[in-house]
Amino acid sequence: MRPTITAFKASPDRGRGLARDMQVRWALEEVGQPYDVRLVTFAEMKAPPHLALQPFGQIPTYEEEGGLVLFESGAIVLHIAERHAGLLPDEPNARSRAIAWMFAAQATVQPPVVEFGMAMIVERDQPWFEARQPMLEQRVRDRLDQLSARLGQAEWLDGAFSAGDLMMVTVLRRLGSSGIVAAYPNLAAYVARAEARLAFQRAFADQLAVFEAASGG
Ligand code: GTB
Repeated sequence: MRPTITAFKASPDRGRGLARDMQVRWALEEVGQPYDVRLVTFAEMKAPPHLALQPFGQIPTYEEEGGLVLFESGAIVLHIAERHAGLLPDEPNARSRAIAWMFAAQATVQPPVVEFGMAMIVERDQPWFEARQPMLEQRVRDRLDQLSARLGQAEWLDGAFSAGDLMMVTVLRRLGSSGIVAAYPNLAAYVARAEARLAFQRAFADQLAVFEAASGG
C-alpha cells in the first residue's frame, strides 16, 4: 500500500520546492516508494481532521497502512530511511553518524537559515530590519563556514549520500537567491550534486506540477 503525505494546495514557495513536503517526496523517490499526496488549503490545515494528524496545523504529514501517522519532516524522512534501503548505511556507526547529520541539519543549521529568511519576508518594513539583518546573515555564514570546512572536497557529508545529506541540502536550498551559498563553492557544488539526483528531480517536478495546477498554469 502506498503511503499518503500532505502538501500545500497552493504553496507559498511558488513551486520552488522549499516547503517541507519536498524532503519527504525526495526521500520517497530515493527509496523508490510510490506515494499519494493529499493537498490541503490553509483553512483545512487548521481544521480538526488535519490537526488530528499534525497538532500544529502544518504540512507535511505521513500516513501508512496499519495506522501509522507521523508529522515532522525529519521524523518522516527518518522513518522512510529506516524502513527502506538506500538512505542510511547498514554499518551501525555510520548509520548513527548519518542520523546525526539529519539532526545537525534540523537543529543546528536550519534555525539561523529560517530566521534569516523569515526576517526577509515578514520584517522588511520594520524599523529594526536594517540593523538586525546583517547579524542574522552573519549567524548563517558562521554555520556555513563550519559546514564548508567539514565538507571540504568530499562529495557527501559522511561517505555515501544519505538522509543526512538530503536534510542538509534541503536546508541550504532555503537560502535560495540570497547568494550566500554561492560564496562557498564546495557547498554550492554539494547542493548542485544533490539537485542533479534523479530522485530530487522527480520530487521537484511533482511539487512544481501541483503549484502550476493551482495557479492555472
Ligand atoms: N518542524 C515542522 C516540520 O519539519 O515538519 C515544520 C513544518 C512547517 O513549517 N510547515 C509549514 C506550514 O505548514 C510549511 S513548510 N506552514 C503553515 C502554518 O504553519 O500555518 C515551511 C515553508 C513555508 C513556505 C516557504 N516558502 O514560501 O518559501 C518555505 C517553507
